[in-house]
Amino acid sequence: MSKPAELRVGLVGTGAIGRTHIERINTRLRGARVAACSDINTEFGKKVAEDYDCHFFENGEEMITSDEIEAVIVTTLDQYHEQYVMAAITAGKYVFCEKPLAPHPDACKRIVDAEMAHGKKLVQVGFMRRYDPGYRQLKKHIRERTYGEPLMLHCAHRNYTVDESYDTPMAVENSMIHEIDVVRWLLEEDYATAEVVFPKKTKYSHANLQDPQIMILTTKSGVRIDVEAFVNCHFGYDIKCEVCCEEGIINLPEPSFATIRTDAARITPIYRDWSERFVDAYNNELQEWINATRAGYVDGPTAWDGYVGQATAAAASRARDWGKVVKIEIESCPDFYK
Ligand code: ISE
Repeated sequence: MSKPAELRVGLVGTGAIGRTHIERINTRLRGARVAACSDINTEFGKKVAEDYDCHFFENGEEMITSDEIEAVIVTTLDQYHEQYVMAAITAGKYVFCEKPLAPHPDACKRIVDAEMAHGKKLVQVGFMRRYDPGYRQLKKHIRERTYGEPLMLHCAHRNYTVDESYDTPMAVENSMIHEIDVVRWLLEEDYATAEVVFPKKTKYSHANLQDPQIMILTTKSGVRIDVEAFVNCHFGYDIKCEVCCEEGIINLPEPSFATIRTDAARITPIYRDWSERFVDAYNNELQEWINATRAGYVDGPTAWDGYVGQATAAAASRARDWGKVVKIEIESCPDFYK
C-alpha cells in the first residue's frame, strides 16, 4: 500500500519557537513537513528557509493562500497572531497558533466569530501543557474522581530568571496563562473570580517587575486555586501542581533524574528552562495536531479556549491593578465548540 502523502505545512514567524517547531516536524515527528516559511525579517527568514530546505515567502498571507501548503503554523510575535490566523480561516486551512491566540480578548473573540462564520473548526491554540504526560495523569484521576472531588489546587510556576523586557503584567499574561488554561482543562469548569497579591519582592527583580506574585482563582463550583509565579527564583525551572481532593492529594510528577550523592549531599537535578522541561509535551502536541489535521478535525485547545484564557488573564490583570477580587464574566460556550 502506498504511504499517504505528508501534510505540507507553512510556518509564519521563524523566531526561536518557530525554528524548534520546524526542527521537530521535519526531523522527529511523522506525517508532515514544513514545506514553506515566512518572516517579516526577510534576511533572517531566508536563512532559516535555506537551513531547513523550505520555500521562503516574503509575504505571510501569500504563503497561507498558496497551493504549496495545506496547513499553517503561526509562531510570530503575539500581536501578529490574529492577522495570520484570520488569513488561514479565510483560506479554509487548519491553523496551529502558539499561545496566546492573541494578546487581547477582543481579538480572540474576533477569531472565534470568524471561525464560527466559516462554519468549521480550524484553529488550535498552543497550550502545550495539556500534552504533558504528568498533567495527563492528573487529568485521569480528576476525571475519574479517584480520590473524590477536587477542592483546591496549589500551583507554582518558577523560572530561573527573566530579562528586563519581562514586566509585572507578563507574570499573568505570559507565564500563569499556562496554569489558567491547564487547570480549567483539568477541572473541566470555568472560573468565577480572580485576585492577584504581591509577597515581598525579590532583590533579583527590576523596577518594572513585581516578583513573585500569587494569583488566586475560584471556579464556578468553588474550587480554589493559588498559583505562585516566581520568575527570578534563581535555582531552575520548577513547575508544581498539587490537587487536594476529598480522599487524597495528587501531585504533578517531578521530571525523572538520577539522584546523586556528592560532597556530603544527596542531589536530584531539575531543569533550568521550560523548553527542556516540556519537550515531550511539545512533541505530543504537534504530533497529535498533525494526525488530527490529516484526518480533518481539531481535537486540541480551540479558539474558544484561547479566548477564555485571555479573558481570564485580563480579569486577573484588572484584579492586580485594582488590588481587589474581580468577577470573571464570560459568555457561555457556543454549541459550535462543545
Ligand atoms: C514563556 O513564554 C513560556 O511560555 C513558558 O512556558 C513559561 O514558563 C515562561 O514563564 C514564559 O515566559
